[in-house]
Amino acid sequence: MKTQILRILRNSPDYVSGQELCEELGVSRTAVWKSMNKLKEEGYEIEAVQNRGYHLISCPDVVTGSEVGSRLSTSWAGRKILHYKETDSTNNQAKREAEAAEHGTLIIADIQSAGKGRRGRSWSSPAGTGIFMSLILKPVLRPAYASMLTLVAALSTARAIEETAGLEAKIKWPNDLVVNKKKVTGILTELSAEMEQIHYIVIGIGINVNTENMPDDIASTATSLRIESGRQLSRAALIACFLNYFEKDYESFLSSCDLSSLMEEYNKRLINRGSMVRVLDPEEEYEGKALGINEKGGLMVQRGDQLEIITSGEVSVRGVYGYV
Ligand code: BT5
Repeated sequence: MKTQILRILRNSPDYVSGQELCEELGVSRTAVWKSMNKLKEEGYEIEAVQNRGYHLISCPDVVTGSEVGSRLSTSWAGRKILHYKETDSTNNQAKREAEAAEHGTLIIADIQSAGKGRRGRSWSSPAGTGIFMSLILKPVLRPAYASMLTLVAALSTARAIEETAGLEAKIKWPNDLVVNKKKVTGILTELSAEMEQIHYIVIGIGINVNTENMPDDIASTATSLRIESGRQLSRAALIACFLNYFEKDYESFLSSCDLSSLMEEYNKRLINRGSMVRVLDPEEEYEGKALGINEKGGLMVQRGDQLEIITSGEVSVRGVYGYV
């Protein structure tokens, strides 16, 4: 009910009377009053004026199910949100929940005690200022296509950052988002599948939002939206905006089972597009010009007369001068 009350208050420029709330939600005045009190306890500033009703003045920067859910316009993405005060990793938590979870369930945590990057690396997870979330998907899709969903999520996150923070978000193929040449977002996609059938996919996304100082060990390559924009942002608004975009982008992807309809938007944001990059292939290292992704999500690199398509997650791509 808190989600519905917040949605109604947020969408009304004027006061909403207790009577209107009761009628719309089909509950008693006492029930409305109790929910209002709970919201106030959680840090919401709600003005109550006699004969006029309720008015939402301000919201705390929390990432609870009600705060995110009341901003959604999706039909399935994030319609079920499981919010944890603390977990080891939202990806691990999502995997524990996945069997019983509905497609589109989102796991969010305030604190991650063991945030994971790819290949055993760790993800720095400062409490209260970052977004740590994992989306559980259950598509009818060949397992080989699952890696393209990382690219879909990267595009939707870039769009959400642009809209909510007003910053230009670039994509470093395949899974990093970069603002002013520093990393603000990492994505870790995990899969449970049989040969021909996906059980579930977990897309884990970490975004540095309101962090004021990045830890020393990553400060030269990492930044936050707050550092780059100079303003405090609502993490819940960013999560909801991501989900609103992701649902549409995911459906475009599924309609062709490839990235043909999203490629142009992805390539517009691709960092180093048209520039020289260094490809760190475990078999050999080489330089070439990054041309963009193809419809299967591979990165096309012009190496002399030869066109290389990089698909393997084992390969890293760097700018010739460093991280980007
Ligand atoms: C990634 O790995 O970029 C994927 C990160 C995914 C994190 C999310 S948070 C929610 C969900 N739950 C999890 O446990 N994970 C996901 P990779 O490309 O391997 O990058 C990791 C590297 O990025 C590290 O080795 C550091 O150099 C750097 N790094 C670590 N924390 C960072 C941060 N907060 N911001 C920017 N860079 C960071």
